[in-house]
Amino acid sequence: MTARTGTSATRPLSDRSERRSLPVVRTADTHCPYCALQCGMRLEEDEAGQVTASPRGGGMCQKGWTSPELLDHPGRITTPLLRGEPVSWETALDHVAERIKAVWAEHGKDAVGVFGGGGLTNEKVYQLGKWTRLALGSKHIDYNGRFCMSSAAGALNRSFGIDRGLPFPSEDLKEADVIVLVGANPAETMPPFMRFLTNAELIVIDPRRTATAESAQLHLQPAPGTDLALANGLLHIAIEQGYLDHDYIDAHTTGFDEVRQTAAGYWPAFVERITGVSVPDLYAAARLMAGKKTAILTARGSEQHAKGVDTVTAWINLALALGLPGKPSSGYGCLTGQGNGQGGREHGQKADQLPGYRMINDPAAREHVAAVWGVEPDTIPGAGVSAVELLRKCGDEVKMLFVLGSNPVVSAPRATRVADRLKDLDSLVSFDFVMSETAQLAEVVLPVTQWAEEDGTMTNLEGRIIRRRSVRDAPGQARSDLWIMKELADRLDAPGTYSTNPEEIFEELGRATAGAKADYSGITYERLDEQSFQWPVPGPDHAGTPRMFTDFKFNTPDGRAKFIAVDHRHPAERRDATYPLYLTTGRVLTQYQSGAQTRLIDALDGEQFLQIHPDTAVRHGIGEGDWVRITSRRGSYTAAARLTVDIRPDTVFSPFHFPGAANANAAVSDVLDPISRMPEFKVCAVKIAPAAKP
Ligand SMILES: Nc1nc2c(c(=O)[nH]1)N[C@H]1C(S)=C(S)[C@@H](COP(=O)(O)OP(=O)(O)OC[C@H]3O[C@@H](n4cnc5c(=O)[nH]c(N)nc54)[C@H](O)[C@@H]3O)O[C@H]1N2
Ligand SMILES: Nc1nc2c(c(=O)[nH]1)N[C@H]1C(S)=C(S)[C@@H](COP(=O)(O)OP(=O)(O)OC[C@H]3O[C@@H](n4cnc5c(=O)[nH]c(N)nc54)[C@H](O)[C@@H]3O)O[C@H]1N2
Ligand code: SF4
Ligand SMILES: [Mo]
Repeated sequence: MTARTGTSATRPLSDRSERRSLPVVRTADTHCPYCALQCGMRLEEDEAGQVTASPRGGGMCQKGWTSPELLDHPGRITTPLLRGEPVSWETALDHVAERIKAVWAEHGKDAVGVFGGGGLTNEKVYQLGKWTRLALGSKHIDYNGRFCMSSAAGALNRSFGIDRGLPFPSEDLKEADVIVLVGANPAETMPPFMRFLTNAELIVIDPRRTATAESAQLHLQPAPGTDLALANGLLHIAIEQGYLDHDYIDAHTTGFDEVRQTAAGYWPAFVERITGVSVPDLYAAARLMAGKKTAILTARGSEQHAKGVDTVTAWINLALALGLPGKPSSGYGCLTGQGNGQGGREHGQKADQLPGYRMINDPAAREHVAAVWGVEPDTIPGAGVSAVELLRKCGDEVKMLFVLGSNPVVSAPRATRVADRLKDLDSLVSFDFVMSETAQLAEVVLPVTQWAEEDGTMTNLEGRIIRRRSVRDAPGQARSDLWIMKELADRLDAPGTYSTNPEEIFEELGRATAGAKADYSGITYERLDEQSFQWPVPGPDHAGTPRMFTDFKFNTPDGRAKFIAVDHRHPAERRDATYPLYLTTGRVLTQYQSGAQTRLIDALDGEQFLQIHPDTAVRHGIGEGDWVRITSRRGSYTAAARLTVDIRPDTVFSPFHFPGAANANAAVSDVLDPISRMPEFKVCAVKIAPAAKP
């Protein structure tokens, strides 16, 4: 477990702002290092090298305000480590290169794998995909975005032929009449986003009465894993009540007949039985949405399921039946999560994709990208496997793994087994700036720069490409991810070119994505100094694409949006006599993801907890603050009980921000969606019992 190291050198916030009276020597307009909202941020470095952050225009949450604390935190690593010992870059890089060659010689090139992240800049992601395919010659690359929005991506591609999370600027939501938030808790996960939601009537669909649900006109509280039935039930009512937009369906879609037949089976009383949402509430929700400018937004609550793609599809079907996508401030959108969750899925760190969403098995795509890379198409390997499957292969088919921008020892499902797999590797190499739980298992840890020390671009949840700008020099021996890739490529005599200059890489990324779905070819750093752009931006004079589908032309072969009939299925694991409760997991305001970064920041407190209904707690002899052991068929963790009527009695909730004995992912299931390969983070069956305080 990462200790909250060296608090003595961590100044409390008040001290930091006092220090701000020193003259400012450098400033940079950039964006927050954390979530996909990418709040605009001004960084100021003073004479003493102290950096402070303040919002530009919009807002910022506590995580943004405190982000500079990590720059000079004693928990930061600034020296390469070989088996825990500080070594020179020369030694570390030579060692890693020798390891790669040894694994190649014994097991072949696919035995070296790469696990990336959705927080990496576009430039890093692009070069990482190229580096894996050409320098390592391996098909084995995937990333934590599989844990994140891959189910929405799968559904968007199926129905609309293109995957951009939000099809319009967030600002447009101010003009919406009704906003439906399905499994999204932005009041905690993106607080400044709430300002876009205040003009509309809000329907929140969440098994918990969250901070977001507090501000809703209507809160529906379904059992975890039943959103698909709920969406089909709302469609059933919309058909019955005559809420459909038949002209829209006829002119702009295909496949409605089959969807109508499926929806016919979702009687309100039947849907109430599956979801626990009452028939009157179902009618109220359908009535609110009908004939209005309605935007349906999903996030992880509805997506992180073994039927996540079909669930999102059910919501898209409802949006299409009401005639919403393409109309102003209306339609379907997915709230992408990580800082570069959008760009991170576009530029080639997905097992089956090349830059710009080109598919790696498409001969024309391979030819285009190979020409940009200056290689023959057949030197590019084929498709690899998804994140969870890649982790499962570790120690077996995969002998060496590079991890950058993720901490799977905490954040991957069935985390105890993941740690065991990583320990079975011949070599684990971590690029990080803190000793994450994954870095702690690594043979080699390579210290990298943080956001305030580097340039690049990120693509936010609106598909908007924005600039990251550096305000300070890298401390100690820290080097950029790009530099490490290049140094290793040189040592491997790799085909292709690798750059340490983000602008040069972005220019190449533009050429690689030209003509593709996510076309960045019209964007330059120079243009980004003037404004941001939402892709596609196909030419140097193109103004970007703030709104998609405005002419009701979708990216499918026939230009129509596709209805796809989908049916409810139960979660992979159901409650039973032995495991009588559903565990669902997610986030709290003050911690970010695996917590590798935010657990180090004193101002962001937090400890593991279990949200539990008082009736359920009483039945188990558990009181407020008591320690509880939560056990599934896979493993267990402990947490402090928080009793609240805000959660369903059949469901308990924990965040996944905490490692070791408190890691909820020890219990979470790694069953996958068949299309997106997304694990079912949001529902598994558990039992609970009082436990000793650790
Ligand atoms: N503070 C903070 N903010 C973050 C992050 C963070 O770690 N911390 N991470 C960022 C990232 S990468 C992401 S992906 C986003 C995630 O943002 P959100 O999706 O908003 O966050 P979650 O807490 O994962 O899930 C949202 C809600 O889904 C509910 N839920 C659980 N099961 C179900 C279900 O079956 N159906 C429905 N309808 N709801 C369900 C949960 O109760 C929870 O309130 O947040 C981003 N912002
Ligand atoms: N039970 C449960 N588990 C979940 C979820 C859930 O809802 N429930 N949500 C899932 C989701 S949506 C997500 S996105 C994942 C996220 O979980 P992770 O993939 O573990 O993401 P982070 O905790 O952000 O880990 C990022 C790591 O990379 C480092 N890092 C940050 N920036 C850089 C960089 O530029 N370069 C390098 N080399 N390193 C960098 C950080 O210090 C940190 O150690 O968790 C998933 N796990
Ligand atoms: S909402 Fe997201 S981007 Fe904005 S300050 Fe908070 S973590 Fe950073
Ligand atoms: Mo995420």
